[in-house]
Amino acid sequence: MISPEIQDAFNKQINRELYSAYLYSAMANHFNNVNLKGFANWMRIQTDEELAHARKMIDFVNNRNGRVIYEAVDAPPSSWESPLSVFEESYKHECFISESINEISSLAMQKKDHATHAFLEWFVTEQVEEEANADDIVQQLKLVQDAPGALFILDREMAQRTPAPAADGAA
Ligand code: OFO
Repeated sequence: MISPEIQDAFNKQINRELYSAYLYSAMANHFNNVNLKGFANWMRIQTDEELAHARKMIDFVNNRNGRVIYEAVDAPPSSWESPLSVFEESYKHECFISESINEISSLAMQKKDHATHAFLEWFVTEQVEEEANADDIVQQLKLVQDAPGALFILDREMAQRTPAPAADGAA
């Protein structure tokens, strides 16, 4: 059985994961609107990963006889001033998500909830990759900023992204 505090923390985190999906889907739409289809593909895959993160947490709460309670998901922005500003926001958001997951992990340790602590290890590791991926693209976009040809090449690279085998959180 999950404690009420851990259940509340998961419900808050599930809402944040759903917001992440909503945000990245909005970013994919924005990239489609500005004809950067490769970037749109990257963001669509990211959206699916966030939905998988939410689902993985939902299953965990249900498996421990907890109650998943949904709250309204905030509306994300719908346009950005440049590809760089999109990825700067994405990087900032991932840092926020990492902190949020670390807080639940600390709460689990405090409550001696070993099952939750072990479950969250996957997410703690995943966040290292999520932050690094967003930051790598921020750095590349800074390099190509005033070179449209380079942005075109980067867009083609972004089109190569395919769903990771563990994107459903089953790894
Ligand atoms: Fe982008 O991260 Fe979920 O957890």
